Amino acid sequence: MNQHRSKELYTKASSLLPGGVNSPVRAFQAVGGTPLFIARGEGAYLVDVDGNKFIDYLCSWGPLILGHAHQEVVEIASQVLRLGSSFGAPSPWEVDLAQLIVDALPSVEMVRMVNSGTEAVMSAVRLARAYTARDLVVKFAGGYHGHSDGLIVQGGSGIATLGITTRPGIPQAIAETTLTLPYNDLEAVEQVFRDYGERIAAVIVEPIAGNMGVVPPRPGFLEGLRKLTREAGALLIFDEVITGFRVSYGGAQALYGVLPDLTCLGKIIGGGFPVGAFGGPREIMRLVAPLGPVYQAGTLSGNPVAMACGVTTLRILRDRNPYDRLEELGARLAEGLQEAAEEAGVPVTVNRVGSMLTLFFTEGPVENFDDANRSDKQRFSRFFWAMLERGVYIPPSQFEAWFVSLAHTEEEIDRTVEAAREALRHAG
Ligand code: KE4
Repeated sequence: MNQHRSKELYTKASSLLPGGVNSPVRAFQAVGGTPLFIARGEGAYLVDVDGNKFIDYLCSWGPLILGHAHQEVVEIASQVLRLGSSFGAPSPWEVDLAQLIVDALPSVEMVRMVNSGTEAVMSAVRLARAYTARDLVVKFAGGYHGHSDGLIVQGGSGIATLGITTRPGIPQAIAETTLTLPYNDLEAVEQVFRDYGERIAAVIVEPIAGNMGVVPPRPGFLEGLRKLTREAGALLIFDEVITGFRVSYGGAQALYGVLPDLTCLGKIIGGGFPVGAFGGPREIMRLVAPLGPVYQAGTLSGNPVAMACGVTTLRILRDRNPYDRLEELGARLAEGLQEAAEEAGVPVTVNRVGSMLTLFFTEGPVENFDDANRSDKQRFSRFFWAMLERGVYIPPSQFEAWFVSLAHTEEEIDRTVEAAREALRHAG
């Protein structure tokens, strides 16, 4: 595959940007080689600067559920941009997006827009600590909730991908406020509440883990978290930055019927522009400045372009209800990958919820980060490059989710399965 221009750009980028990238997981460190510099996205496809075209399962790590450069999103972005990109003052679009989110998520009565999932989670944790007057936060190994100080301990996504086990720059005093448990282990949660109950402000969880690869909640896990937090007077925070509007229009909380106290959002709600949000009952959100004393702010929070693209995206999801279609395409892909691996005699586990899935190179089951970490990373790396050579771009990490968009069709899915069949046979 010709990567001449990508290599040129990567050399220059590496002299200007740490690792040549603006977000670590993009650097291909886990799979080796030169990251592709992308020229454009078209529906279900990416085209790199050397003209190579790929079926895209990154979908920008989740936001692009409609596919790249969706006509209605491009149109509204252009239209709104001509009226000004940011005012530093309220504008109608943020009210429209807030209304859509409140209408969609059963647990949210009030929401604050921010500019990233990291900001959303950081703010929600601060709010939970203020509301409960407690300090400790419980998270799960392999869970990734952005890169705020207290939450990158034993994180997933790029932290797991790069095998980072230290926490330089995070003071001990802050690291000690985070307790990390195995995902899907309700007994461990019961124990931590026995040990620290009245000091725990919140439990934060990806209701469907996406950042250790896709790991669904075991039956009863989310319900157990809801019961234990309520009994202990701690808040339950669902980090739905990935799952929000991805697995259903009401997110994982609607899919599983478990309502958290606070919800964090990002990705899809910005239609491909920088965005995050956190929300919950008025009883809690009333503490957020300027209504209350919990300070949180942002120059570009609620900017009209991101809000308008988020509104356009959510209206399409609400009115066209594409989740059966996403389920159908996701199932076709997962089943095809499973069959291809069995034909090649390669042990794999495919975990999927709707249009988010991961192919793990391990026998399985994969129900927590330790299980995921048993995957054969070298085999994954060979598979990644074998798929790229065959025109399929999957996430450059064993610990990430593949995303199917509404721009994908049976043709892309079947071509992907055929590429996997060859890749597993040759690189397996
Ligand atoms: P951002 O700050 O990257 O917008 O969101 C942080 C975040 C919070 N919560 C969850 C569940 C997330 O998945 C993320 C970000 N996801 C990663 C990839 N899985 C973003 C990609 C990257 O870091 O470049």
